[in-house]
This record gives sequence, structure tokens and C-alpha cells, in this order.
Amino acid sequence: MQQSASRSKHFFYFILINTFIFVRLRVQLHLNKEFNHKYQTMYAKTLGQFIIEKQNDFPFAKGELSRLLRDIAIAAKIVNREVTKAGLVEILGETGDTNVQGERVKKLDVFANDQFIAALKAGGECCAIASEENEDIIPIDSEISKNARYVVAMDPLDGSSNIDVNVSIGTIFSIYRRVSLNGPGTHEDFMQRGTEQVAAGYIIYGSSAMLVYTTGKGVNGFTLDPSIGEFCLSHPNMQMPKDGKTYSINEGNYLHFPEGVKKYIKYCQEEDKATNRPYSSRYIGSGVADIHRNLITGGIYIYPKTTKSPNGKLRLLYECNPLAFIIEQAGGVATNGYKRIMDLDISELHQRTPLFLGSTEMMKKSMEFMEKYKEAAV
Ligand code: AHM
Ligand code: MG
Repeated sequence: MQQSASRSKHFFYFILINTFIFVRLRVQLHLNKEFNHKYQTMYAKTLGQFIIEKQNDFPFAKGELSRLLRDIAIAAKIVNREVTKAGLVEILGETGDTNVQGERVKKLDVFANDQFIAALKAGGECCAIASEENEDIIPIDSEISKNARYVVAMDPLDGSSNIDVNVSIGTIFSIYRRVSLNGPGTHEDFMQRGTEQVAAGYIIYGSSAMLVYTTGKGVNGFTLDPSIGEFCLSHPNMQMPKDGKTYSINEGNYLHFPEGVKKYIKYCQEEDKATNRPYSSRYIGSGVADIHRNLITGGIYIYPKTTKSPNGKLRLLYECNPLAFIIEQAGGVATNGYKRIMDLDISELHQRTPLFLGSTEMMKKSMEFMEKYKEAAV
């Protein structure tokens, strides 16, 4: 009898100890999971780490493109620093000069232009730069750049009308392999179709700063963590939704739009449950910000030709081609209303083109309208 009581007691303790061990293990496991999650969040992959990792995608890469992207990111951080304190320092307002497009130049435009040029010159991987702010190309003739294989086209500060009013602005860049053989780059190096781009990207200076880029193998987005001063991978493998319900266009120019665009806008505004219409109209007036939003949520951005600007407003080399490359890589479509943007021939540095860019289904519809009312085009 006594023996059986002692056995039950042992059994009871055995169960108790095992239950205790089991609960402890579960708690430890949970804590480990939390720690790992926190650890990964704290030590998110930086742009630099990501670029080096991706270098392996290109078997003969020598790291030049990686270094070029790094140089661009350095300038972006400096520009972002100035953008965030623009209201506090004497950097807002206009310089009094006009740029090559005949538009008044803001101080921050000049600052951003100078920073990107300086970073690209110092990096030694770029042999010429084309910028919205400079009439001619800037050939780089220096000892460290004499073997450089790339040229960079850029809009250093896109959305300049928004600088003074604390609204998102951006930088757009496009990288080509030079066609000239050696020495400083030439005008010809920039006269390549968008399909020849090696890489392209944009930086958005918004509620946080983000760098989004592609090398033709998908699109990745990095958010600047100001506490460590690094762009960290926050949007891996960005995909544009196939359809959307946002259209972005400066409707103030409505009267001057081609008939196809007018009809498409009316289509967007009609009631239709099946297609989720009416769509929402969203227009920031900073192309980078409008296109970034549409890339994430789905939508269409249009800057068409008008009776006043028969070739549209935006520039093919450093605005439309890089944005088209990114949007296509994210699964979207970019055209001039009829033809693919990246297939367009280029003969001038500051050549303009109409731009239609967005989710596949919305693009399909807008192109149908453009085709249908082609004859009536302005
Ligand atoms: P910018 O490079 O001089 O800033 O011009 C380009 C900008 C785009 O970012 C934006 O979508 C468009 O021009 C706005 O133009 P508008 O004010 O005519 O609508
Ligand atoms: Mg611009």
C-alpha cells in the first residue's frame, strides 16, 4: 500500500517536472522567435549589401556599376539632408537664373545638381553626365574616370514647383554603357534607346526618403533609416498591380488634350460597378511621387501632348526612359500613347515626349481610346 503511494508520488513529480521543462522550452522558443524578428528588423539589409549580393547576377561584373549606384546613393543622402532642412536654411526660393528649358531655377535644384555631379566625378565610374539643368553634356576628364564605362543621365530635382511648399520631390537617374571607346564621354553615348539602359532609378524625398532602382532584374525599394544613415531594403521585388483605380493627370490642361485623352478621362469618371469606376484622381505634380504611389497601389500617370506643347513636357532621356524601365520591370506598361517609350529614337539631349505609364489594364484601356480617336488628335 505504502509502496504504491510512493510510486504515485514519483509519477506526480515526474509529470510536474516534465510539464515545467515543456513550458520553459515553449517560452524560450517564443522569445527566440521574437528576438530573431527584432534582430532582422534592426539589421535590415542595406543598399550596399544588397548591391554587392546582386553583383553575382552579372557573371563578368567587376563592381563598377555597384560603385556607381553607391555614388548616386551618397549624393541622394546629402540632397535628402538639405531637403529636410530646406525651410530652415537659405536654400528655398529661386536663384534668378533660368535653366535650359527656360524654366526658373530654384536653389535646391542647383544644389542637387551640384551634389550628383560631384559624387559622380569623385566616384570614377562615370565618364559623362547629362542633366536637366545643363544644356550640354558634362564630359568627365580626370585620371580616375579615364577608364569609366558608364554615362549617367539625370533629373536631379524633379517636381521643382513643389520645393517651396513641403511636398514630395525626387531625383531620376538612368545609366548607359558608353558607346565611345575611351576618354571623356560624348554626346553619342546618350543617344541610345531606353532599351539600352543598364540601370535606372529614382529617389523620392517624401515623408521618408526612398531609393527605388532596377538593373533589369526586377525592382527593389530601399527606405532611408536616418538613425544609421543607410538605405535599407524595405520593398523587395516590387510589383505593380495589374489594375488600379487612380488616374494622375493635370486636368487643368483639359481643353488642350488630344481627343483620346479627353475621352479616357471621361471614362475614368463614369459610374460602373463592374470596373470599380469612377476612379480617383490624384495628382501631386511631382512625377516621381505620383508614379511611386501608382506603382505601389496601381494606377495610371499621363502627361500627354497638348496644343501648347505638341511634344509633351517630360524629357525622354532622364525622365521618361528611366521611369519606363522601372515600371516595365515592375510589370507595368509605358508608352507615348501609341508606342513603347523605351523603343523611341532619341536625337536630342532634352527631347520631350508624351508619357502614359501605369498598370497594364488601365494602360490597355487608355491606348484603346488613343487609337480610336487618333484622327482627332491635336
Ligand atoms: P520638372 O522636372 O521641371 O520638375 O518637371 C517635371 C514635372 C513632373 O515631375 C510633374 O509630373 C510635371 O512636371 C508637372 O507638370 P505640370 O505642373 O505642368 O502639371
Ligand atoms: Mg523633372
